[in-house]
Amino acid sequence: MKKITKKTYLDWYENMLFWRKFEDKLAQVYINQKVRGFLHLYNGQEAVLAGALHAMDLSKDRMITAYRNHVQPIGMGVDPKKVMAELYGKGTGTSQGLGGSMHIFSKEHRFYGGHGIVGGQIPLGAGLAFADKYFERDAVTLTYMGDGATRQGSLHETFNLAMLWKLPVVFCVENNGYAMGTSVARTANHTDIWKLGLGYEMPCKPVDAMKPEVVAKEMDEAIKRARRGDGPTFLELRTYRYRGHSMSDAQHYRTKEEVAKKQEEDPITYVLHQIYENKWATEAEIKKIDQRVKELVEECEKFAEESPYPEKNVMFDAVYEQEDYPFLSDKL
Ligand SMILES: Cc1ncc(C[n+]2csc(CCOP(=O)(O)OP(=O)(O)O)c2C)c(N)n1
Ligand SMILES: [Mg+2]
Repeated sequence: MKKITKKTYLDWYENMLFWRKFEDKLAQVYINQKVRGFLHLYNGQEAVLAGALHAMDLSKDRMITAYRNHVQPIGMGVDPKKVMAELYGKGTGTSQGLGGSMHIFSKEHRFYGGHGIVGGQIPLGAGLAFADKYFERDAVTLTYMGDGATRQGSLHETFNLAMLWKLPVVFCVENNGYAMGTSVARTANHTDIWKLGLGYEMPCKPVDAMKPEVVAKEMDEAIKRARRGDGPTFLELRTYRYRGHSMSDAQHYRTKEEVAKKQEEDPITYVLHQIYENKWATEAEIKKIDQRVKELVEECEKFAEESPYPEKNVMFDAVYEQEDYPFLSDKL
């Protein structure tokens, strides 16, 4: 793995802060009805992404996740202006405004969405890994899912075949404690999600995912295992989300005290603390980073605001029609 240095921590601080502020901006513009539909935010889970990106080879590895998917593509190299424009439904967005919040996608950056069906991306992630193995391409696919998604049957079918075929995939559950308003404890007999891997003899373990360096180390081991042909790993990344499930969540299922307690472990504050403890930056230098982040968020908002909506005919370009399809009314 690349060494974790002073620069790594400074980059982590800047990136994680940007992801947080980018999403805070989304929450704000959502309230002003600039962004519509669902909006699921990632606040609190940033160390999962920061650690994973450090361990990945961004020139070839892939990522796929669920609908909490705005900042991962940015981490993979997608222009954040285009991501914000997509959320605004603008023609300059990653999918010309046709995807929206839950469907950010960039094949060019090996980011494969953005999936709204809970657990739907688990077999798709294994499929990407299958293609890489079949075509003898050196790439590893990180397949993310929520704790709720691990209760889907498709996880078991996928785990079975992924182990049988030793696919180059890392299955990562972001255990943020809740599936909408349902806590992990209410969905299974035990709360150790990582143990689901044991039934398939898949290497598996829990990870403290509030610290990016801990995530990076475990992810590195899993990615190396996949790359040398030894098959999948299942990591339970223990994290927390500070905001509700989506913007329309009144959060009656948890107390303010619980959230406040978890905020004491905040990954961005943690990284900043490491920087100050090691005297890697002065307060003035950190202020400069904060200013850069603020300006970039403003730039994204301005770009999305000023971009045009897609042309109407784009809507028809994205529709599939099979000319000899037998069930079309005019063919019956
Ligand atoms: C197959 C399916 N069932 C139900 C839903 C409704 N639903 C949307 S999100 C969600 C909870 C998923 O929670 P989790 O997997 O823990 O992910 P998180 O939101 O915490 O990131 C549910 C039940 C859905 N989208 N798809
Ligand atoms: Mg969850």
